[in-house]
Amino acid sequence: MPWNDTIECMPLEELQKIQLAKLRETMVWVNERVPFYRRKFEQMGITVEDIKSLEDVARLPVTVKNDLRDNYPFDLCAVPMKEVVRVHGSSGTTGKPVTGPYTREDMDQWSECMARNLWAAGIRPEDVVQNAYGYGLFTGGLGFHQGAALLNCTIVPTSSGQTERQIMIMQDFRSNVLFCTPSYALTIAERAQEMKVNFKDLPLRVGVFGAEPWSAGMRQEIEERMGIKAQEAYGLTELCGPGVAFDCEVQDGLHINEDHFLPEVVDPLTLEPLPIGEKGELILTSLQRRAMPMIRYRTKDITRLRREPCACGRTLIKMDKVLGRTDDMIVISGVNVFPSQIESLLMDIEEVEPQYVLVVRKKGYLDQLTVRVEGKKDVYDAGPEKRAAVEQKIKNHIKGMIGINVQIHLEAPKIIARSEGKAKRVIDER
Ligand code: DLL
Repeated sequence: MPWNDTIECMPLEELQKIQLAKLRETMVWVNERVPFYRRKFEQMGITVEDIKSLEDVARLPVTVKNDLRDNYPFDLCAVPMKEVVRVHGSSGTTGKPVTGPYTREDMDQWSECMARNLWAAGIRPEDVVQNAYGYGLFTGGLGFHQGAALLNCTIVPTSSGQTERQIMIMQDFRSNVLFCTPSYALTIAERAQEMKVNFKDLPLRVGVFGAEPWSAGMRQEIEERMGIKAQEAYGLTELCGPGVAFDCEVQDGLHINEDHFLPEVVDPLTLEPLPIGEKGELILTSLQRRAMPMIRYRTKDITRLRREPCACGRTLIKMDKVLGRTDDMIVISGVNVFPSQIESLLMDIEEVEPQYVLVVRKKGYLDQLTVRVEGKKDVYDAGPEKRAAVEQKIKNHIKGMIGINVQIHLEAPKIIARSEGKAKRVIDER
């Protein structure tokens, strides 16, 4: 049974009625309160009367990250600051952070979205949850904290980092749930092994991982190393943080909290809406947020929507695991490649560790990709001939599967920097 079965299992027609009403409400809300949106609607000559069906959302202007930067910190805020009870932010790679203000109502709704996510992962009030997402401006720490608080779990707010202490606390407090990024989960698993701590002796049962792309192979790797179920959370600061979408026990796509977020998938170049089932850029419109609603926010995340019955009983639309961000796409000899695709091919190779980094360089007019991946200790120690053979094997596998030529550097174990949060997978030297 889901956390909120009225919403999560609602017949489509009913859900879409709610979505349309809330879309129109949001449009009126921002039109009255946010000059940025009012100007855009005026320029396009569009009013709420034009929004007669959900498809009409495509007539509204899109919002991009630069709009948030230009209006930093609070010019997109639709309420006076005295009604704002919390502000989060995401650092991004350059410049000022993107801000996410919340009213009291926004906070309650965020907690509700997170509670659905955690409940779907099988987490219950009696669980001891260790929250190793970073606490602070980042939405991961406090977002998960609030969801677990609504479920009445025992929360251990370790935040990220201090890996040995994480493992000690896991042992001493008998944590049976872990929250962190997938790359940090691997770091913890590896450190535990070095400390000769066996996960079989720990009560850890499930992890809820997200905040960065990770392949299905990586999920399996984590599940095996930790002996747990690895569930997923998806979200972004601009829309609330985690709590936008989550997977259920079926682990086949992420259910979007559709009463809060209206999803579309578009062609990232032309912004043409794509039919359900086609891969493209995810666009999200918030339907209930008050402090900083987002109209058609371009996430830059590449995925596919699927409207199909799920064995869990939820009717909420599903999105595929995110393939990657348009920012991180690499073009090698005309082929578009995402780091997670390379990751999933590396996971097929038994001689390597799940630790890698991609280096992109320019050679003449062409992009060149070098994959630095750690060999397993015995493989690496077996000498240069063995290493060359494994490098060739990986090269052939990647060539065979996606048709591109890459250089492989098999590295010594523990050479690549370990992650405590979002892993940096691409070094762009172009
Ligand atoms: O990463 C929110 C979050 C925290 C989600 C904890 C899940 C767990 P930002 O820092 O604003 O917010 O980064 C948002 O991270 O646009 C995606 O590119 C990426 N991302 C988030 N979750 C996933 C996921 C948080 N499950 C950006 N799979 C998003 C792939 C993800 N990418």
